[in-house]
Amino acid sequence: MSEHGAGSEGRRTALITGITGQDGLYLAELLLAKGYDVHGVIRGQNNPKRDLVETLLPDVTLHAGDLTDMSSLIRALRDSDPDEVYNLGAVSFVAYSWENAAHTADVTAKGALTMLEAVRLHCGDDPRRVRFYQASSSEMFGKVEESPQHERTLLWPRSPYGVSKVFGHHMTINYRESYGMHASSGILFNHESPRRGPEFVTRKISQAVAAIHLGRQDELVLGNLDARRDWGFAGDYVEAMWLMLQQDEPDDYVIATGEAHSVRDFVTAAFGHVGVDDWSGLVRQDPRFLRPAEVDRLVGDASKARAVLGWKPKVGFDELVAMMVDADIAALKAGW
Ligand code: NAP
Ligand code: G4F
Repeated sequence: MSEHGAGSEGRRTALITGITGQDGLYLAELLLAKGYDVHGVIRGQNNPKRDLVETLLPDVTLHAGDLTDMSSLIRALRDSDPDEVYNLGAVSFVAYSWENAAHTADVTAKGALTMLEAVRLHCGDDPRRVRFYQASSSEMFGKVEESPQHERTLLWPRSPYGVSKVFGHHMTINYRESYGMHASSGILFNHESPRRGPEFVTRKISQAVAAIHLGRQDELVLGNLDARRDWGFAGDYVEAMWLMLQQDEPDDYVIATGEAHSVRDFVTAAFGHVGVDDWSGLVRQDPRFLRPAEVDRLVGDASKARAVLGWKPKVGFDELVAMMVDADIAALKAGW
């Protein structure tokens, strides 16, 4: 690992896009704990998540900006002057990406290029002055050609989101190869937490199970119960992002647990945690939640990350499910 950056006060500076999202919050906490000066890009004229970030992370400096607006990114870079940039901002909900494919491409695909170009311009004569992390995704593997998936597995995306992530991924590699930038890409498999957006299946399940357990909801309505995902804990995964930027050489890494579970398994574990063994009468399937093209099974091989970064996940599947259900029960009881 290399000691890079660190200005006159011996403190490194990081700029995060997507700071209001699940990963942005965990990453900002991690970097603050490591002594970084942390900055984040926040979009919109009155972002409803600004209060959350300012309450949870009062030491973070926020800069108005949008991934579709190059000048706002250049200003955020100029005003924060970071050693490390983490590009986590994206339209990240796969189902939504079919309904808004062009917008998804603008933010998730072209936004990555816009951020890379802004960083390149900011670096001036020294392309390695700023280290860059791109949030790539296992969704890029899509119609998987082999299992488990690793860094050289063929990319066959199945959604506008997946296609957009493939563009951002290859642009990151291209900027590394064309300009010598320290640009790395983390191919992260699904990672969850109590901060996961309620539109994603794990949080939808944990919130519903908590509400059913407390007698406040009657049923849980889902789509495809047979899809399998490699689910880890977001807090573990942001550590891997940071580790990638501490390496002397930039590279691409798969980050995963190596274990696949179905949506049905997640439902069983969540209900099991509150003492319900037979949930058949509590869950209904609705074609409304099926996708035009499904990714049936994702499971990752993170052996490169383990060997080079020394990274491995700490939180297992059952612990993750219990953590999410407990947090949603506590939130409901507290009236949040
Ligand atoms: P998330 O909770 O959905 O957060 C997405 C973030 O992107 C939010 O802060 C959002 O800001 C921001 N954003 C959206 N549009 C933007 C725009 N036009 N300009 C600037 N920022 C914008 O996602 P996450 O789970 O934390 O994931 C972080 C990144 O990792 C994303 O790029 C995602 O695609 C990728 N990824 C996630 C997973 C996973 O399992 N979580 C796996 C692989 C890759 P607002 O709050 O203003 O909407
Ligand atoms: O929770 P999901 O919406 O996550 P998905 O599509 O795997 O995407 C997430 O992980 C990607 C990494 O592979 C990220 F890049 C991406 O940004 C995002 O964080 O759906 C998981 C599975 C799918 O197969 C879906 O069809 O759950 C299935 N599912 C079944 N019923 C449902 C539902 N998904 C949602 N969101 N809602 C349902 O009611």
